[in-house]
Amino acid sequence: MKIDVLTLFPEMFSSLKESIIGKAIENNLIEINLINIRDFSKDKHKKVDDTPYGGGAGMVMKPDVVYEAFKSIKSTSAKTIYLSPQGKILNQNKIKELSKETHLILLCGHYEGIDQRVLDEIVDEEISIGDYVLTGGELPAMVLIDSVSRYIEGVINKESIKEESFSDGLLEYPQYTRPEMFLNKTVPEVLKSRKS
Ligand code: 21W
Repeated sequence: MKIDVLTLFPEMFSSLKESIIGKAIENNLIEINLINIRDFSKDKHKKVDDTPYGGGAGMVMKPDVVYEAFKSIKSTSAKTIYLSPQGKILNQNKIKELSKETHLILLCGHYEGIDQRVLDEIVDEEISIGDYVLTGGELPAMVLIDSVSRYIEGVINKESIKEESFSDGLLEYPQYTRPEMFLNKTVPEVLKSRKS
């Protein structure tokens, strides 16, 4: 799967180089391209935002700059997702659905958001990761990338995915590993004789 990320803060995504997702990138199972929206500002001061029409606090990301950044991506069949507090809240079914796509474009807003006209033009879906306020769409984009990646063939073993399919609370259970005795507590008797 190819994932293009449109963001003003590409450095925030360096944590994806770690752990399981990092391995998946190294093994070419997922390809992540970070596109710095600021690179597409034609302004001499590289301006990317401006004050909102109608007044109000904060700044709004300029539609022309976001549009130029979007157009720099060569794509015929990509699905464009805007990470937004107004979006539909992400869940495991949506993750499963998105993992079947071959190309995702993730648009991260910052400040008060992005001019609605460019959103209307380029966005296919608007997604939130929950009802709490963050400072931008970058962490939500990373949450989406992490959870979608688990479904890409070869990223994690199939057993782990199968286990979670019946683990919506009811069949979830506490886990134990060695040592058998820790802080004077032992492992539940029923688990000791079990071979995986
Ligand atoms: C937070 C931007 C609040 C704008 C006037 C009219 C992406 C997010 C975000 C952010 C506002 C997600 C407004 C869960 C999140 C995100 C930054 C409010 C809007 N002002 N999922 N409308 N929580 N957050 N201003 O915050 O970009 S996905």
